[in-house]
Order: sequence, then structure tokens, then C-alpha cells
Amino acid sequence: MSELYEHPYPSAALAAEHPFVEYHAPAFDAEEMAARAAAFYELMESRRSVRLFSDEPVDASLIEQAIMTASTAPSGAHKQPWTFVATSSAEVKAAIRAAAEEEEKVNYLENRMNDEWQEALAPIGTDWHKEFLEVAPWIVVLFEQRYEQRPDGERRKNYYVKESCGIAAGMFIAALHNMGLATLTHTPSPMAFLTKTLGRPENERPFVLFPIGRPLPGVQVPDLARKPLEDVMVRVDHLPNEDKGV
Ligand code: IYR
Repeated sequence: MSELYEHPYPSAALAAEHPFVEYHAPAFDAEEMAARAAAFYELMESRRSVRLFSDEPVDASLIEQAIMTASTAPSGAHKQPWTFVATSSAEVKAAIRAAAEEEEKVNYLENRMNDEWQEALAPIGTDWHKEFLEVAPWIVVLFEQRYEQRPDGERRKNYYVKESCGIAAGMFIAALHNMGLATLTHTPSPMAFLTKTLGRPENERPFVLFPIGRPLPGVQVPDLARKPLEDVMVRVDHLPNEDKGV
């Protein structure tokens, strides 16, 4: 076994340049860890994407809280390279719906999605109609910041933008589900129109769109099963050994 840590972190030189603070992580005893792990799994396992929403209004404060939660996501060099654009305006939602349906008509009716793709989607039953973009009380579009545009006109690189935004999107979905709101991970494609419709700057690209609201009471969802642990986890406890003589 090697020494625990050879190098002090932060080094005196690093700490002199940049502030560090002690991390107070939440800690639980073994029993509580197991209980919390099971409860969180159960909560997340009960999540489903929905395509039919109630038009009942949702408080802006809930959307703001979900965005703050998403924005706790880890990101490359802590750049937080995301902008969450939120609208509850009937006018803006109608414009998004009209533009998304234009694109989806080409996808579905003019075969922009090939046969294999259409076959994969058949059990979900999607088509070019996107009423949910007007019915859901909120639309939030997550934009990735391809680079940082500083107010003084300077540009700075962002790092691992897609990975960072993907993680933030997952945390946003979890936050919404935890507060009893439903969403759909929607990527109208191509979705460049969102930059224009929402008046976003040149450094931002739409990453994913979320219609958000309460699920329509009685809504049906495809009877999908999630892969069992054995199908999604592989445990490796030895290095692959080619000299074993097998
Ligand atoms: N953008 C289209 C197609 C679509 C693609 C996948 I992959 C889905 O899981 C669902 C839909 C649409 O939104 O209908």
C-alpha cells in the first residue's frame, strides 16, 4: 500500500494564491446511508417522461429553485457553462411550438429520421405534433455556452461543455421530479431556431428543451422496464491477465 497522500493539498503556495475552506460534507451512519440510498432510488425510479401536461400554472419560484439545484452541477474548471432560459408566456410558447412542429414535420413526414430510428421510436408513439409546448405552463431551454463572453468583450474558453450541461440537465430533471413536477427531455431537431426565438447571444447553443408542469391527470406512459443492475454494471476486481493460461 502506498502512503495515503504524499502531497499536501492545498500547498502553502496554492492556498496563498486562492482561498480554500474546509468541506463539511453531510455524513450518515451505515443504517441511515442505506435507508437514504433506497429512498432516493425509489423516488427516481418513479420518474417518467410525460408528453401530456396539465395547464395548471406552476409558481416561478419552483422553476427558479430547480434551476439553482441544476446549477450546483460540477462543471469543467467550474465554469458553469450553461444558461437556463425560462418562459411561461403563451406568445413565446406558441412561437416555439410552431417552429418545432415545422422541423418535426420534415423529420417524420419527409423521412429525415431513417427507418431504424422510426422503428426505435414506434413503442413511444411520438409524431410531429408538439401540443405540449403550449399546454405545459413552463418551457425551460438549457443553452450551452460554447465559450464565455465577458461583459468587457473578452472571450474565454469553456471546458467539457457537453458533459457539464448533461450533468446539469440530469440534476434539473431530478430536482423537478423531487418537487412533483413532470418534464420531457425534448430535443426538437434541428433546434437552432431557439437561439433566435429566445434572443440568445452568439456564444450560446440550445442543448435541450424541457416542457414543465404537472402531469395531465390520468396520463398514460409506455409500459417500459428499466435495465436490471446486471445489464448496466460491470464489476472489475482484477486486472485483465493474459498469462493465466486459459
Ligand atoms: N425529435 C423528435 C424525435 C424523437 C427522437 C427521440 I431519440 C426520442 O426519444 C423521441 C423523439 C421528436 O421530438 O419527436
